[in-house]
Amino acid sequence: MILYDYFRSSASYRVRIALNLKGVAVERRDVMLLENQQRSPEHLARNPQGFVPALEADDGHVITQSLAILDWLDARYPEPRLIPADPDARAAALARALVIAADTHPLNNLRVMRRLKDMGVDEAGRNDWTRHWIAEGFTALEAMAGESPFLGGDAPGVADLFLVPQMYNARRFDTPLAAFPRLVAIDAACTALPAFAAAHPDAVAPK
Ligand SMILES: N[C@@H](CCC(=O)N[C@@H](CS)C(=O)NCC(=O)O)C(=O)O
Repeated sequence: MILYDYFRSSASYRVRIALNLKGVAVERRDVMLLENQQRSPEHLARNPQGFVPALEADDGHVITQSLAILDWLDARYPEPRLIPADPDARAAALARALVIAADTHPLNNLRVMRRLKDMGVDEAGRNDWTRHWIAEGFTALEAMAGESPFLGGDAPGVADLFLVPQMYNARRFDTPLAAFPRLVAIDAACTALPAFAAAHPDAVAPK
C-alpha cells in the first residue's frame, strides 16, 4: 500500500497513527503541499479534492478522506479496533472525532489560510483565526472528554487520532491550552505511546 502523505498534514498524521497502531506497513510518498503538488494532475487523479491523505490499496484503488481511510483500515485490519461496533459507543466516538474533523480542522486548512491571505488578512490575523477556531472546537471537546485516560476509553480510539494532530497544530500556532486540561492530559497519554510517537511530523519529516 502507498500512503500519499505530508509530514505536517494533520489529516495524514491521523492515518499514520492508525497504521502504526495496527502494525500495517505502507510506503509513504510525500506530496509537498507548499509546492502545490496536491494540485498536480497526477494527485488530482488520485484525489479530486487536492488533499492528502490518500491511501492506495494493494489492488490500486485509492481511498480518500482520513475518516473513511480509518474506517476501511478497521474493516481490513480489525485489531486494535478504532471505531467501536456498539451503536451508542460508535456514535459517541464519531461525534468526538467529528468535532475536529468536520468543525475545527477544515477552518485552518492551507487552502483556507491562502484564501484569507488573498482577501488581505495579514499573518497575525490568520494566526488569530486559527487559534480562535481551535479554541472553539477544543472547548466543546473538553466538555465531551469524560474521565478515561483516552477519548476512546482505556485504549486510544478514533477520536484520539483526531485530537493528537489537532493538538500539534494548536501548539504550532501558540494556542493557549490552560482551559483544556483533559485534552492536554489525553494528548500526553497518547503521545507517550510508540505508535503515536512514530507518526509525529518530526519523525517523518523529509531530511
Ligand atoms: N477532510 C479531509 C481533509 C484533508 C485535508 O485537509 N488535508 C490537508 C492537509 S491536513 C491538505 O491536503 N491541504 C491542501 C490544501 O489545502 O491545499 C480528510 O480528513 O482527509
